[in-house]
Amino acid sequence: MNRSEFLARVAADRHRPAYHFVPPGNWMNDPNGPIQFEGRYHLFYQFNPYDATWGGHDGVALYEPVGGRQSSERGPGGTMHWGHAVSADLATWAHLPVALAPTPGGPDKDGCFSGCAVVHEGLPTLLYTGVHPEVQLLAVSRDGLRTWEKRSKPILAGPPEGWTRTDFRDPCVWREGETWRMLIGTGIKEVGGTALLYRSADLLHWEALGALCIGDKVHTGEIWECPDFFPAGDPPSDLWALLVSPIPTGRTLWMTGRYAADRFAPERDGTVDYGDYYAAKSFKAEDGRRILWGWVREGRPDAAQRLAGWSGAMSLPRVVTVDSDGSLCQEPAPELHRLRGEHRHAADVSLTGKVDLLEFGVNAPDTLELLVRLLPGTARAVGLFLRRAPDGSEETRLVYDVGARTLCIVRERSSLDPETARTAQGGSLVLAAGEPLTLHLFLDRSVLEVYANGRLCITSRIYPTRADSLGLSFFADGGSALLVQADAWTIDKA
Ligand code: DQQ
Repeated sequence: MNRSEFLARVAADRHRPAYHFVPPGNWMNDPNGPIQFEGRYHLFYQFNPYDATWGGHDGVALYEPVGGRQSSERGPGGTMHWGHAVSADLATWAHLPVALAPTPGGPDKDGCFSGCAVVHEGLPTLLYTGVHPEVQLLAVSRDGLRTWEKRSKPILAGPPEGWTRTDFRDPCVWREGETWRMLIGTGIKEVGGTALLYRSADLLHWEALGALCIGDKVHTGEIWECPDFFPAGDPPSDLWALLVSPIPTGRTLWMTGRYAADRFAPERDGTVDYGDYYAAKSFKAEDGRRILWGWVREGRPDAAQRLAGWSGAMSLPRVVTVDSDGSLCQEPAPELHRLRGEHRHAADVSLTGKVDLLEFGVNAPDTLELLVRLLPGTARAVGLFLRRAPDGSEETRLVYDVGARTLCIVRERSSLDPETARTAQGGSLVLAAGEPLTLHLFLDRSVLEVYANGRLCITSRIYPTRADSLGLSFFADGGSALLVQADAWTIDKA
């Protein structure tokens, strides 16, 4: 199959999201180095241009490095690159050429792993992990983020001597006073995940400052990948937030607490997203907002991903804040409003049993934004049916269980394909007395991204097999609930 036939196949997959960022084809995972530079947003990401799997070489290549692919002692050469895209508005993206590719014989010969972007002395600079072994590398751009010059030698060649793990990756760099600080994700055997802190004046020479904080392997995992650390209050507040993506739990965690004298003391923690979401990475926009991205992994087998010709999507950009009790709050970036098409509205509807609303019933678009406010009333459970077949043989349910105070995406009947993910995904959501359940949903074919009351997120993958699995309705079980308001928008970009 040639490249254009391959791209046509990728575009024809009806599970491929229309407005979530996806790679042009083949594999993507972590967001890397998001940054706003001269007004434009740049998003990099872990990208395998050769195949729709993480380390595969056998697909239709979308990119061939100058001089061809090389082999190394570990196999046929690294597959992890940094893909690159640009946006003027955070809502629509244009693909740019690959930013980083493994250099044969270089310290990133086996892959350019995750990292971050900063601007140092006017120059956009990427800091990332080269493998194997895991070392920290740097590349600068002198032409406005189009091409990147790598420093041939690592800026940090490994963890401290005698360190119990070789995992040492995913630099997170920020400016603190007159110097730079860097965190590297790692772990301490038998103890737990941690992130090592370093200081530098020039991004090239780094002084070790020890562990920022040390987790406990039972609760926060054994190795912390992709640490992300940022101030969560206005200066001079010492309130900071740390996000980590732990092995083996596979779910990004947040911690908020006090950061002083090079140590972080977490006071509260939680889960960034209860769904198929990992490796979250944020940046500070020029207007001061903290914007977060995460990798939305697949819920279908490798063979199906290879057949489709692509794998992985990016969550929507989220505005992150920390509220007065130290909880992480997330809302979809308001820039996404520009994708809104036709609008439907309903208000003050009493719900009992299953109710069709917003003129949708059995035939809703598979790309949709919904904003819903519900008072559970006497109901035991309230929520929505999505992507439902007329005979109910396929359906996804978003359920708020009033007694258990949990919100879940139930996928046991999302697809007639038995190989797709069916586990329910969700978490605890306690509503204050009289507080409505506020659900902000983004349905984008196989991606369902849900924000609840600004404090719980679930992003799940669903793969209905039937072309008529398009039903959308509301429900209240075991009593009656009040739908205070529901607004739906078709998505214009679809
Ligand atoms: N993915 C990257 C690593 C990172 C992991 C490799 C997290 O840098 O630790 O693709 O998904």
